[in-house]
Amino acid sequence: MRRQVEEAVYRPCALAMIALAAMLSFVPAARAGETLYNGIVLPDSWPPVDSQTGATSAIGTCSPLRVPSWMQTAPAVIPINVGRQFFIPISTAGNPDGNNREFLVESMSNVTRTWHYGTYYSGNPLMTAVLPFSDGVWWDPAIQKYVLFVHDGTYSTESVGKWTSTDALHWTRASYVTVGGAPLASVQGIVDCDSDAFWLDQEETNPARRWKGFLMWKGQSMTPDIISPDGNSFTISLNLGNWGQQDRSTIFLNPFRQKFVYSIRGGITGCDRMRIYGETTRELWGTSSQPPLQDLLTGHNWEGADNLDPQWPGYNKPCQLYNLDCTPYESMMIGMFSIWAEPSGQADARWDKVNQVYLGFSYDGWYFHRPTPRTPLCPVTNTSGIWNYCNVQSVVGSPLIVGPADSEQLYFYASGRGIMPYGNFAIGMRQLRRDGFCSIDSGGTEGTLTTHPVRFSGKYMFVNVADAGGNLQVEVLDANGQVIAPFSKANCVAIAVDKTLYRVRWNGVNDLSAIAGQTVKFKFYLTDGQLYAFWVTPSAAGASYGYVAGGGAHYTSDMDTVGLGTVPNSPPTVTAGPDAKVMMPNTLSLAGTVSDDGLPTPPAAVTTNWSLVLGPGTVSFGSASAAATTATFSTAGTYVLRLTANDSDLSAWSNLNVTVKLPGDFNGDGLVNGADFLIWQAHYPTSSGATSDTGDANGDGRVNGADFLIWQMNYKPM
Ligand SMILES: [Ca+2]
Ligand SMILES: [Ca+2]
Ligand SMILES: [Ca+2]
Repeated sequence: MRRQVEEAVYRPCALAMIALAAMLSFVPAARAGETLYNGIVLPDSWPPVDSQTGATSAIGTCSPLRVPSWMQTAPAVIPINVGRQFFIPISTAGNPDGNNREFLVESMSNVTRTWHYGTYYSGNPLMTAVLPFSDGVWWDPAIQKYVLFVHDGTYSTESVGKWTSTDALHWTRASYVTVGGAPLASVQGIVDCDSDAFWLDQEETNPARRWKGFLMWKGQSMTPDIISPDGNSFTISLNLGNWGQQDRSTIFLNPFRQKFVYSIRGGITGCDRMRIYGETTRELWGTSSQPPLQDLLTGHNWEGADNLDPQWPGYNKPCQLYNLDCTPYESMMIGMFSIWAEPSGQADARWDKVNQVYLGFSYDGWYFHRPTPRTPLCPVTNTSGIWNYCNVQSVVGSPLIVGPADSEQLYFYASGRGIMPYGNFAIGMRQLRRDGFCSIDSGGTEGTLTTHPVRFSGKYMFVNVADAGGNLQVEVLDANGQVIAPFSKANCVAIAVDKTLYRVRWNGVNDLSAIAGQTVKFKFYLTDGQLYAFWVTPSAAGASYGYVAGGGAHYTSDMDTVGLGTVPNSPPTVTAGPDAKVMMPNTLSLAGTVSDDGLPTPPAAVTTNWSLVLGPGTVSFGSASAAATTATFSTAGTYVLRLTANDSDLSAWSNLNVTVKLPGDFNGDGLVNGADFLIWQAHYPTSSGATSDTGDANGDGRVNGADFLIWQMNYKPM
């Protein structure tokens, strides 16, 4: 009954004693104030020691972790060059250091923040008789398939199977993982295997170390870090030894800081299960140069359950943290907290291990915001025989990102243990909109959200928004809150779509490059919609250059360097020219301009057309299809002309106001009288540069007798 190592076994935790001793003596070497990609400055001593965050918070009756000093406030100016940006706050409601400290949000009006938890896939369970015990789920660009590692087999023949899929739903066993050439099943003949973690490290430069793994061999003389070029054949790269390890421990990569982190089960007095944190550099991980794991972990008690985690109804038993898998997603680290609410003493022993998966969000990789009220992303069911009966836990690498590039879904996988008897396993999946953790919502009354000061180096702005029946416009403000022209709300092309990736545009300007590097704020105006994320990127295709967790078939690395995959067609840029005046029957020269990005291809050609929008008479164009042409008018008055350009897919236009005067009506008041004569007289003679406003009636740029004669012929004082 190997799997029963997962059961709670109350025994003194060696790690806790090590940690306690370390608090009194040794603190690992300091890093000097590392500044993160998002402007957060870490303290000199890192990772934090227990005293900085309060180790006792690991007990499920305590308050949440205090907001650490370096996270008490957002950076004065937040760089937003890495990944999609979310409206996720810093602090937990109910935190002893205050509720709802914001990171990116400076102010909100007439909007609400809603947390979302998705839905279970209707085809769950995806598989039975296999158990992803953290293990891992990934898109591997090298083989163009999704890869899923699972504990695969019965207790006595248990091994790790590597399954593959092309749709992330239907899976086929491709192989069994080997370690040192031997099937894991036979290696396990001498060990007590618990959870595993398999990490696809796509930034690794050594091909032999592309796949990394950590096998939680409980209570044995060795605990292996393993490496593989292909995710099939692993070798032990480092034996972490026996450090008093128990069960249910994993690793993850924090690529923002190029650190691998051991997320290790520990315990302190009164709490059997919490997390201890140990980080090492990507280069050192799993090599003989890596410091002993005890040294990495010592003093770094980390996350635990707290008094906001709901106890199981009817049982007065504080929650504990059973496992914590973390994954990089866009601009944040996501934590998948398996929270153990233990309704002990039930007739069905499976209820001793009630675990549900909750999400947390971290800007520094250490401190997590956990939304309240605590609602599980992956809940259990009370119905026996259903895959997620009583105990679900997270899968390393989750989520995958699946679906069309502008309508993506997140797939969070979860292990289930609910199908009879205990130990018969399953895997299910939870679906959530891309970036869909929380949204800023507005109803029929326009609401606004203004960000803290930010700085970017890109030039194209994108949003993830669901407002197909509403309206979203974005304004750019300077640090003092003044609108930076031309990035005003009025100039922003209204957005009414339901897309996970959609470009924001302003009329009359191609992009935001004019204000790149400046300190600005974004102000969002939203009606009847939900705004999930925004980002500014050098990619016209909308690539975020943030991290994509386990990836997806659309992606080629651990970052989104793809966006839509192709540069989306932009509408032509059109200018009709400045407003003009002309005196009848003269011809007005029109100097419109049109440019385009050459898309779509075909036809890679733009058609243009002049038209009359408003006016008292008719207009005749020299060539209505030429941007630069002439216009003549049938009668005096004010006309609105429009130059429209169409690239066969998108069109854009620009308007021009024309004042058409009667012959001799130099002041344009509709009368040809003495006042006009005085204008002619005042400018007579002029040899060049004259206009209809200064006495030139025939449009030759001069003021002379010919203009007087035109005035005289049309003189009509009443
Ligand atoms: Ca175009
Ligand atoms: Ca007049
Ligand atoms: Ca003239």
